[in-house]
Amino acid sequence: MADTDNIFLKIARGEAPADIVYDDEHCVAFRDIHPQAPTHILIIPRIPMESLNDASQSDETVLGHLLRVAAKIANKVGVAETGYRTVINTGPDAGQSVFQLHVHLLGGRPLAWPPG
Ligand code: DGP
Repeated sequence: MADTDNIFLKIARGEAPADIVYDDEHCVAFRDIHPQAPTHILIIPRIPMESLNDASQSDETVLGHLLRVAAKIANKVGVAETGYRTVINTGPDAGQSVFQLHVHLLGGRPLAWPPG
């Protein structure tokens, strides 16, 4: 069963502080506490979902919604024209450290490829 006590779900429930830039009935978006780019925003589903590995068919709509919201936020904060990157880290090799699925939205500087 997913851990509903993790910091991101606390932020989504309004029980922990965050610089929230967008929210709706399905997701919440807030600025990363350790930004890796001038724009670094995390977008999370409101429902508990530890990682992409835990997503099921019934989560497809909300997963698509997270990406649509990322594009909307990219427009709002002004990185859509120059470009941005969306990243979902999954598991230890990818460095996932918070076990509530989150989409990183990074922009505001040139982003190297391949990523580290
Ligand atoms: P990941 O490695 O993909 O699990 O990224 C987790 C990100 O979450 C990392 O960039 C730092 C950020 N983060 C961790 N704790 C907090 C927090 O309490 N508040 C905010 N705003 N960001 C956090």
